[in-house]
Amino acid sequence: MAASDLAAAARAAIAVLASLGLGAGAGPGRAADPEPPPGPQRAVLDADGVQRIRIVGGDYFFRPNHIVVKARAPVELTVNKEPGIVPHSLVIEAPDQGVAVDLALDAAPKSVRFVPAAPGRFAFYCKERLLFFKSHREKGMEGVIEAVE
Ligand SMILES: [Cu+2]
Repeated sequence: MAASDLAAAARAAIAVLASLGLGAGAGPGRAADPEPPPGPQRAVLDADGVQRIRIVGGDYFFRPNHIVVKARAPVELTVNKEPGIVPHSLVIEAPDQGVAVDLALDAAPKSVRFVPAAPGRFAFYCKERLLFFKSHREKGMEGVIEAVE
């Protein structure tokens, strides 16, 4: 029993050393992004006439970050946050579109609904900022909603 625990501990230590060695030796590209950017994503029009799409926010991105919807029809965004201690939010300020959203994100999904008043593009972003650091928006937490005919 004790001997096998020791062997397991030794294997774990070797694995850690090996990964450290690889980390030091490998250049950029080692931690390649597993998901390539998906490009514009169209909200799905459900039978109840609501266009639905899911968004995930994390450090420091929204996925997807380009959403295409139909103007003058209800849109429901369901948003959650990846696990982590950094707070995130989802904000939309588009008075011309009649859209105002200010939502603190959580691991559990939250939904907001709005109706874009006309075709056009408007931004969504995270309003968080730690002290004097760059805002999350400046770090990449923003996206665009494109309302089309
Ligand atoms: Cu954020």
